[in-house]
Amino acid sequence: GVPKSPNGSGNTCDDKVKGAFPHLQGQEPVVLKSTSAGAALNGSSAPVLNGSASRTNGLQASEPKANSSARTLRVGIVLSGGQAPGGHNVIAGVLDYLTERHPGSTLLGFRGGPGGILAKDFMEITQDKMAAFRNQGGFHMIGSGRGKIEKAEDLQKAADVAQALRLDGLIVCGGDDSNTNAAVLAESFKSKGLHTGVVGVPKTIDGDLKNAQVATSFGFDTACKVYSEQIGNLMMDALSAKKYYHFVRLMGRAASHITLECALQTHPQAAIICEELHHSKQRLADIVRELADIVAARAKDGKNYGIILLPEGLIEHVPEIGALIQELNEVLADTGVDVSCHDSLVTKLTPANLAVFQFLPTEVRQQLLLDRDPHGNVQVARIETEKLLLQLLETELGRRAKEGAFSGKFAGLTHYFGYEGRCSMPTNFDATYCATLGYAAGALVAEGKTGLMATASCLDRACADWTVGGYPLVDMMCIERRRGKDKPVIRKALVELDGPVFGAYKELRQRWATEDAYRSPGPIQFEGPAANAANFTLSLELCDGQ
Ligand code: FBP
Repeated sequence: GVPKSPNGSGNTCDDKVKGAFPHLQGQEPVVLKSTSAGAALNGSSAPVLNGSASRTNGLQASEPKANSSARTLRVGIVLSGGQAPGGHNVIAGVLDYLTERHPGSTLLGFRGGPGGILAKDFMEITQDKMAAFRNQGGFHMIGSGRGKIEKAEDLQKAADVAQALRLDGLIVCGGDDSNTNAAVLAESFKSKGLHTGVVGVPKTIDGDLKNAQVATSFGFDTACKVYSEQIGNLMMDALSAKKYYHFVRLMGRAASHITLECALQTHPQAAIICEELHHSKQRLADIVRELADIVAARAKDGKNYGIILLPEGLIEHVPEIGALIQELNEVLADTGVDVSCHDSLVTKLTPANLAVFQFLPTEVRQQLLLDRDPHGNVQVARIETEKLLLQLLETELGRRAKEGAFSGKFAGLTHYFGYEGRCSMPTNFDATYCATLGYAAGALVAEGKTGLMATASCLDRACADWTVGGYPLVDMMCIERRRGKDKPVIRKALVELDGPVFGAYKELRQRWATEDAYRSPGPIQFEGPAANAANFTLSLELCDGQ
């Protein structure tokens, strides 16, 4: 029993989603390999896959492998959006599937993201070329990009390229937005009668592309381990020097999965979780007050140092700034507005939002006006919220000092951990997971499937026992407001406040705030017991590997 929808309700697609994807309706999840069923693809004669925990190869085809009469395939692959460790192994997984099951097949890598499809810019990926990139971080073999294929003329161009290259399949490795775009492509190809199937692969360090069928996105494991190592190092420094508070902003966009995982790994004085703020409608002043309380309590114990973690999406979740951003998005979507001219903007904002806008430091104001990314997202990676928070905390502590309520010392330093975690050499988990997802994506294309995301679950077991298959992209969708319009998009998975991961943090955070319970996990291990592919994030472990 594979449930038909991420929440098991069988009905997550509302009418707007259904209306946008008429050709992808009624698709069933696909099981390529399941431990319980020992399944072949929906009972057909599809390949049964065989697990291997090998860092290099991940999942591999079992015997019998292809005979010389196996159909040759032509498959395209594109990496979309931000880098995530393991991307090269997805490509390797697809290539290995084709080599083993459909010898003589061709794998084409589109350069520079979806834009490479439109520009027909590609390279043929051979085993020789692949060898130098297996298990390496980065996306530099073919590059990536944030372009999207959405306008009718671009969809037509993509269809022309797929036809000209005689592609049986196109594999899109991306986050929620890129996989939404994969569904748009799948729908468009099908509506045009093309036989090219489109299959997504869940990629993003942010960890927010997950649901009942997608256990985790690739790259999250590695990025969290890189950041946790660095945070652990800062903790050792803080404990030695005893004179700084370190404010560490972490990548992850609107979701706080990375911050939460790093907090569980390292035990900081505080970790701000956006989803909790959102839920409790905490304002900026409330957050500052709580942090000041922690600093003041520690100062009484002679501890004028500490570590504060905050997610980059914090700025969007503070209610007053969230409301401002929402209005700015609508205003900026109006092409008549000149964003460089503050006066013209000011006349468009409601008085409440204008007051918030004017309260913010100039740099933050400018950062909020930056162009949205092609998917309509605020570029939170470029907004220095850690500096804003530090400034406000300094003011609050200064106020308390004047009133005689704070007599400690306070010196803050800010850090942003983001890009350095996105291209690290993948952990053994990500290396294996990615090779498996690539292999599965290849098998789904070979079976003529479209509009599915390649999945692997039961990840707490040995790789040989993982369940591997494909899940309909449209079943992961909801309607969101983007650039002033309602759009069907893949649902972003946010931290669940009643879930076991946040629960674990909530139980311990008060102790961590006052005590020095620091944990410095050290660097990623590639060999020995700590390198085991099953040694994945606590976020996954607390969910039983899903
Ligand atoms: P994806 O959602 O495409 O995986 O990108 C993730 C991310 O690393 C975010 O955490 C970050 O906010 C953003 O990319 C930064 O984007 P850019 O590389 O365009 O600066």
